[in-house]
Order: sequence, then structure tokens, then C-alpha cells
Amino acid sequence: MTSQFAPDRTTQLAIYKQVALLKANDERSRQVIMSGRLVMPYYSYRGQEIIPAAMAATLSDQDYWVTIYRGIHDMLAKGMPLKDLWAEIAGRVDGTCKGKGGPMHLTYPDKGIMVTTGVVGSSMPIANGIAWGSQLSGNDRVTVATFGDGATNIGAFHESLNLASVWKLPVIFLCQNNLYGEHTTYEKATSARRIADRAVAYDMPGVRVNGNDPVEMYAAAREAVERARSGKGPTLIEAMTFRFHGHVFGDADAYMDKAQKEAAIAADPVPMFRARLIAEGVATEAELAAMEAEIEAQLDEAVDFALASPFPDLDELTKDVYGEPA
Ligand SMILES: Cc1ncc(C[n+]2csc(CCOP(=O)(O)OP(=O)(O)O)c2C)c(N)n1
Ligand SMILES: [Mg+2]
Repeated sequence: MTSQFAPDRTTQLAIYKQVALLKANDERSRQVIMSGRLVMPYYSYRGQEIIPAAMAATLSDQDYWVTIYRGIHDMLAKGMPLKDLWAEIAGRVDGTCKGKGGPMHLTYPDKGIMVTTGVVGSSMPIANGIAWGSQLSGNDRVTVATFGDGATNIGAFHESLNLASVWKLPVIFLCQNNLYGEHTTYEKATSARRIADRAVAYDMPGVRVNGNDPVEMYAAAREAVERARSGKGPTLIEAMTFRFHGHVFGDADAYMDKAQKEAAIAADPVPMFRARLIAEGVATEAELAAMEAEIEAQLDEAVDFALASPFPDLDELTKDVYGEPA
């Protein structure tokens, strides 16, 4: 880890603000589903918040991101507006895709959120295509592809890393290793002890970081972004984390190791980050509490807005299927 890229106090506070939003948004999502106000497939990212918040703090609105079904934390961190997001997951016309994407297929190109995919392993080849576009047009935009540990056993992961390395594409492969792929543990399904080591086969840097540590995660992200932006090519980041809930909402998670889960929740990275900011004098308890109350108010507004928005008309069904020829 290179400390030359450590986040300053202002950046740490900005990262915490995102982290607090992501945590509160996950909690609110589960409450709204449990209340019966909204029915949707929901893949909780609770426990993984630090990764996208730190990654996004190193990017601009012009940079691109391709995420997956467990990716609402990525989208919020990259700047998707809360109201538009909630209207989309509720399938309403005010959503980012006019309600036609739903919770697993959101896009928001204004902030570089290009695709959300439910096909395991497919974020990487799509990210390569976007990054190749940036390379051909000569801009310095960087593309991030996020995916899980399970996705690194899919052929597309290996094909994508190879091509990105050969063509020196400005892409960052960001693996969120939460130790489970659906109901299977990482050890049972993955031959490599460290996913980062797989980068060696593709002649690119591979770094394993504690994805629950904002300073470490930010430093790794900065280094990868600088490398991609300056034409040196891709990086594989393996960010270690843990998924606090089952694979999808309603999953009884009996297959998860109880002691491992309890230990991970006891080391919840969000309150730990919060306590550190206070201890180091970056913010006061009152300042953070005010920030969190503001987030709750924004969530109240976003949920009410989404649930009051109408469903799309039937004639929307055949619209937006093909783009206009250039
Ligand atoms: C090509 C493909 N195979 C299988 C599935 C079913 N599936 C959905 S999520 C998932 C687990 C993926 O685990 P991981 O990549 O670790 O991501 P996580 O859900 O842990 O974030 C599987 C097997 C799928 N969606 N796509
Ligand atoms: Mg996983």
C-alpha cells in the first residue's frame, strides 16, 4: 500500500458522508420491503459500503462505472440521485430508466453509471468496451468494473483481464470479495487463495486490500486511477469485505458460518470509521449526527416521492429498445 495516496481529512469526511448514506439506504430498503410497501428482489450490500465510497472519491462525474445486481452502493457512491434511484427500484416513470430497469438494471449516464448487470462476470467485458471507447476518442476517462469473488471463476473475467492488459485499457477491475458467491463459500469455489494473485497471469498489478478500511481502500483506488488515466493500463483490486445478510432478501442464510458472521458484524466498518473520525478530531459527534439526520430526511423524501410516482404506461413497453442511428 502506498501512503502517498492517503486521503486528507476533508476527503475522509466526504467518504464518511457517502458511507453513512449507503448504510442508511440499505437499512431503509430492507424496512420498506418488510413493511410491504414495495416488492422487489433486493441484494443487500450492508458491510461493503467503504469500498465504493472510497473508490468513487477518486473519480470524476466523467469517469464510468459498470456494476452488478448487488450494486446500489456503487450507484449511490457514483452520484445517482436518491429520488431517481428509488423511483427506478419501485418501477415508476420518474426512475432513472422510466421504471423499465427496476432494481437490477439501473443506468444513469449523467454520472457515468453505464450498466447494471445481473449476469455474473459480464461487467468486465462491458467495462472493456467503454474503456476502449475512451482510448479511441483520446479522452482520459477511467472505467471501473465491480464484481464479486464468484465472478472471477467465470471465463469473461480472464478474457477481460487479458484483453485489457494487451490493449492497456484505462480500466479498473474492482472485486468486492465478500467471501460468498450466492450460497457457496469462497474457499469451496475458488482455487486461488488470493484473487489479486490472478493478475500475475495477465501482467498487471494485482492488489489485495482491506476493503473495510477507508484509508487503505482509497490509496489503492487512487493508485489504480492514476495508472489508468496516464495510459499505463488496468489494475485488479481485490477488496476484502463481508456480506452481513444472505445473498438476496428473504434468504435464510443458514449456510453462513454463524461465528464468522457475528465477528464480521461486531467489526462493522461503518461505526468503526465514525468513531475514528471523532477520535482523530476530523468531526464531532454532533456534526456526524446532524449529517445522519439529514440523510434520513432525504430518504423519507425519496421513498415518498418514489411510491407516489405512477407506473409506466403500457405503450412505454416498445420504446427505448433501440437507439437512434448516429
Ligand atoms: C452467468 C451467471 N451464472 C449464475 C448466476 C446466478 N448467480 C447470481 S449471483 C451469483 C453469485 C455471485 O457471487 P459473487 O460474484 O461473489 O457476487 P456477490 O453476490 O457475492 O456480490 C450467482 C451464481 C448468474 N446470475 N449469472
Ligand atoms: Mg461474493
